[in-house]
Amino acid sequence: MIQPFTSDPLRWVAEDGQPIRELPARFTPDVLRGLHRDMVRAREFDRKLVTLLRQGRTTFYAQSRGMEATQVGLARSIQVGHDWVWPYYRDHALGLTMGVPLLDLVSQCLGTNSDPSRGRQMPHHFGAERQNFVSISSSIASQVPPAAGNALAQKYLGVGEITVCTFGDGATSEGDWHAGVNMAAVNGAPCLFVCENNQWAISTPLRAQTASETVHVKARAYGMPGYLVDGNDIVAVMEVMSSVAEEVRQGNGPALVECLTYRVGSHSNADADAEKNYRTREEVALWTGRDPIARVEGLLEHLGHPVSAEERADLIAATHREVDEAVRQAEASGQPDWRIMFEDVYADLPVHLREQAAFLRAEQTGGQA
Ligand SMILES: Cc1ncc(C[n+]2csc(CCOP(=O)(O)OP(=O)(O)O)c2C)c(N)n1
Ligand SMILES: [Mg+2]
Repeated sequence: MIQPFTSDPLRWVAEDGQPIRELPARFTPDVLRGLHRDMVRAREFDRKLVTLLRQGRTTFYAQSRGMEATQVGLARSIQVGHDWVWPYYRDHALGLTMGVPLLDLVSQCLGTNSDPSRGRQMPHHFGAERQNFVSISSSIASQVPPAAGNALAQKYLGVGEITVCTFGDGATSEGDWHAGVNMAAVNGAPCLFVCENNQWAISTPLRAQTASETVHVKARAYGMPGYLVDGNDIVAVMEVMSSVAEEVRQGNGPALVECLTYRVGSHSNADADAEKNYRTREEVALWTGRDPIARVEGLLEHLGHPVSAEERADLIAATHREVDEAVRQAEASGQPDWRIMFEDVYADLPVHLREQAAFLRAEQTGGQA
């Protein structure tokens, strides 16, 4: 059992990679190397997508650099394809590690024919049917009430699944967040709420977001356990998530886990100057030094299984090749036809959409509708 409502974040591995509690037996060097690989892959995917953005090949991207332990640790703690995930827009490391094909992610960002949603979603707002990864919505906290409803359905059906609902720290002051969390708690719905607390909501710091000392204490008001975990320690994230997910699965009602982490990069491409405008270089440097990947490397070194510079370079190069190949395939699949905008929602198009389709058809054919 994990202790809820601690004042300090639960932690297994110190920043320099030294274990500060007994390392659970399941974290063998091979397992840790696998987690390290997942995190490096997520980070390099991030880096390549930022490059594609700067090249103008996609138009929106929200980095998760620095938050890899939280998202990879969560992905490795749930039953993929069985449980349901209601994510938010910074969750590509979560999706990627859950097995969403990298080609699908790249295609979604590029909006090509190889995109399963065929360009009909804002870039970087993917969904994945096989992984039960619900399409991402930009509206902050709008996923929380439907996630509670999803969990309630799972409870009624008695299928042993849980719902995982992720969000940022900023989402916790939206009305939808409170409505959804309350609904899940009062009905004992099997929902694991995960706050990826990166301490900023664009330029709003946490202390201007809430007067609560932490996010996880809010769970107490709704009658559910709340946990505070070091979100840059993947061992801690997995120990807490897997134990709490099991409690939720056993029918003990929902729980809230707050992962304390940091967004090292800018909020999105609409926020290029995070350091200059609202954060100090010192703060960013402090958290860059608390890197989750370096921590696992430190742990592996401590265990006598260091990751060599060559191995690390190979992992990085492998992801770059993987993304380059996905971009090639995505671009080769071509741009979707404009007509698909009007498909797959209505059996019979309502009149205003028929008018819009006619207007576009006339535009496309130079007035020869
Ligand atoms: C309902 C709503 N209000 C405002 C916005 C504009 N907006 C986009 S991201 C964001 C900050 C969210 O911060 P947080 O929940 O902490 O997530 P983070 O981006 O830090 O991962 C805001 C205010 C929005 N998308 N939706
Ligand atoms: Mg935030």
